Amino acid sequence: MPLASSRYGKANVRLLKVRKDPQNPEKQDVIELRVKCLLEGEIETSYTKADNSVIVPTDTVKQTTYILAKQGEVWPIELFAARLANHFITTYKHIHGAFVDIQQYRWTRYNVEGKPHPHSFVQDGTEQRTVSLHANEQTGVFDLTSGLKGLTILKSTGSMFYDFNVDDYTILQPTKDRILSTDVDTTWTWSHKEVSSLAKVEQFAKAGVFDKAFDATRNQTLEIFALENSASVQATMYNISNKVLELVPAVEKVSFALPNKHYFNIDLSWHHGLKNTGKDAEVYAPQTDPNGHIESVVSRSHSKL
Ligand code: AZA
Repeated sequence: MPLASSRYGKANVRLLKVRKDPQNPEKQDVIELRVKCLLEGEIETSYTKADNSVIVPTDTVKQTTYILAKQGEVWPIELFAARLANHFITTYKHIHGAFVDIQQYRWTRYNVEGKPHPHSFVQDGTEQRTVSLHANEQTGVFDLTSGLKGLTILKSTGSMFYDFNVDDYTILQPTKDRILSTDVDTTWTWSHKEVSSLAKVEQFAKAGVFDKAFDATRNQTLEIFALENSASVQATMYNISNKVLELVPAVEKVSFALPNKHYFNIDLSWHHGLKNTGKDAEVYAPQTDPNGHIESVVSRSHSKL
């Protein structure tokens, strides 16, 4: 039987890099990553003929990840992904594609005695910055998508859901005041015209474009979520996506995948008429499952999902 497709490499390569200020080595930054790097190319015979000569071992992929992290720039992760992918497609004649996915954990410097401490950090929950890059040697194209996930947010008012389709399957009541909560999972894809090679990624990284896009997306998500009286998860995620596209011209499309994490009203009227619904609602029951799940892709070029 023919081998329809093949790709391999190392996943869950974890590393932490410390960056020391040359003037003051006590002043440091840290970056902690989880890297997946998969290779494609003329590797079919390793599957079909047990020919290991074409295999760059997955251990070599891991060691290369550490070596490139030591020898060059890791901030921002878009640049590290591009360096790593570029290494494999340029070092090995028979490797024509590299797929690099990186998750960055959020270590934030904290204040001690009112001042940012030079080398102490707190991990901010489950939030991660992400990048996904495919370097294709044959087409010369870098597909680059950045992202943010695991940012859990909640607003206790300022969210509505009414005027939805109602039929004899509907029990949900309309509301003009509900709790809205989600785990933000968003990605933004860079335009090929703008970011298509290692040199372009280096230029953007130097100019701070990737960091600014991350900050803009995170800030707009938090601000629009807080400030608008949400008509629905759908409408709010669309508004955030449009704002990101407006603020980051080199981004082609913005995707969101958001759970709607329900907090149910609890009717306590059976207990001496205790009021806990409508405007009197104070105690809610968080639901673990099921949850709503809403996705969208907003694109400059009208492409469909
Ligand atoms: N979108 C919402 O914001 N809330 C909902 C939905 C929906 O599609 N369905 N039930 N509740």
